[in-house]
Amino acid sequence: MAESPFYVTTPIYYVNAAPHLGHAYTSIAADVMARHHRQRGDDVFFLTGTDEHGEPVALAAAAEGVDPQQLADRNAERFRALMPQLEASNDFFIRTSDAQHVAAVQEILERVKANGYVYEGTYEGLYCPRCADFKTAQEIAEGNTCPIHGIELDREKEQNWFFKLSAFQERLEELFESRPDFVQPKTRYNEARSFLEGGLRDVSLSRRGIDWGIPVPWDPEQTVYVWWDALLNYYTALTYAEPGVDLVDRFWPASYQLVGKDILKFHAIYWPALLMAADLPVPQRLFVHGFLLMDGEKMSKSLGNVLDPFEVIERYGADALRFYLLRDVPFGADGSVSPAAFEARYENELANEYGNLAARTIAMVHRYRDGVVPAGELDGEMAEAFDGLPERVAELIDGAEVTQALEAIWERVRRCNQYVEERAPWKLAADEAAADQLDSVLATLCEALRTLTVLLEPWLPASAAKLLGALGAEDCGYEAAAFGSGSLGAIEKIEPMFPKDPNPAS
Ligand code: ME8
Repeated sequence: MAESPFYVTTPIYYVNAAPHLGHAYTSIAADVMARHHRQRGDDVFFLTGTDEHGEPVALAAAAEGVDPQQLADRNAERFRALMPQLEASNDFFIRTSDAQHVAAVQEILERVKANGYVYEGTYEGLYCPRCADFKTAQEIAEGNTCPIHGIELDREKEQNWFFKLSAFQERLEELFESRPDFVQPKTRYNEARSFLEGGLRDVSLSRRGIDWGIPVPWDPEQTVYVWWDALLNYYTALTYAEPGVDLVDRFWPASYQLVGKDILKFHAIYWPALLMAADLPVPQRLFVHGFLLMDGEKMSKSLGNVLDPFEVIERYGADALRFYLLRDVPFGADGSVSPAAFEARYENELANEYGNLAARTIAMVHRYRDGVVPAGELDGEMAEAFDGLPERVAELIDGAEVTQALEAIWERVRRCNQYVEERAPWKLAADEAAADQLDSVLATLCEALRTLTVLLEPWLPASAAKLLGALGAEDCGYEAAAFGSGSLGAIEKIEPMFPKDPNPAS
């Protein structure tokens, strides 16, 4: 496959509290896509980071009695540290308090103003300080409350600078019309379209009463409304992620932007409009995923029902968390998470299906063939079962279907275990006349295990590295995922990849 640029982003996370599983979820999904595209030899850039300005952070800092910058520094470090712990392979970590981001935002907004999309006005309406969102009539729950946070909305009246969002009504309609995959999945596309059909109203570009933010360059009494500052990160990061190199031409527009459904409006409507106002191309695709729920409620910092990803990783490792989240909660839908469901997936699938397939295959090669994979003929039925799998996985990932792609691979993991039961190599080993058959079964199993592991690398990077190392098959590129493309020799025994009682002391 020809090398092509692939730029994937996550939302930048608020530093008003520590990271939780919800943040891990989006970051892991983006990482799976980034790793898969690297396997294909694409030129990949994967961005994540923190959103540090505005009311959500200022309020949390005030509640703790600390300076917002102090709170931002402390929590940004926690988000930054989360990434390697998740084995997320982000190429850069942006903080909106970076001086280069601040300067770039000011410059772009000057351009938006010069293009005639900024004017002075008075905002009056209902506002959620936790979302930092000026709510439209459709977005207000009963009793003037926020449908996301359940708190009473503030009635705001403020003189500030406005962005002429309404000027983009037609261009956005055209965008949605001409690019039906601009927002995925379809339900979210329809939601964005119906918001658009409700008619766009102009939105504040700045805030007067909030000091914690980027000063408006032509009116430093005001700060940039945090959403414009935050959205621009996807673009500004490319201007300074690699010192002295401008990555904009190489990577903009972004290939895929992943966000949770809570921030659909900002990404599907505000963001393309702002880019158009600044004469910049809009992203290629936005994928909107659902919420992880605990006890049926959205897990969020403000609701206080948070499961700590650091604890899960410490006990089971990042691969287990990555696997569980993307397997149990179909990417795009809402889904409940629980320790019991996690343990069931870990034990039934990682330990008993994949881990056991690896362990028994390697053990049989040692027991029957002194640890060297025999040059047996690959089984035709299994070759057929694996035929087209890498292409199918690539096609699904091209549509951000990270759960379905994993399912396609997992079906073959199960097929392999079934194959072991059908062929019963232990019986073949007892019959000298069946030596060729045993060679064939062992060679087939090893090749299947190798190709499955190459394909699973984006979800299970640490386990894949370990197993491919033991198989003496370091090539983890996409071409190596073709069944029959490998040639294995001596293989090593390994410790169980997913032990029954991992790190029990913690
Ligand atoms: O909204 N389930 O930041 P944020 C799944 N700074 N994903 C979840 C989740 C859950 N329960 N909770 C959070 C912001 N997420 C802004 C974004 S972008 C320019 C600015 C994930 O810290 C999901 O990706 O509230 C969601 O969109 C994001 O975290 C919100 O993170």
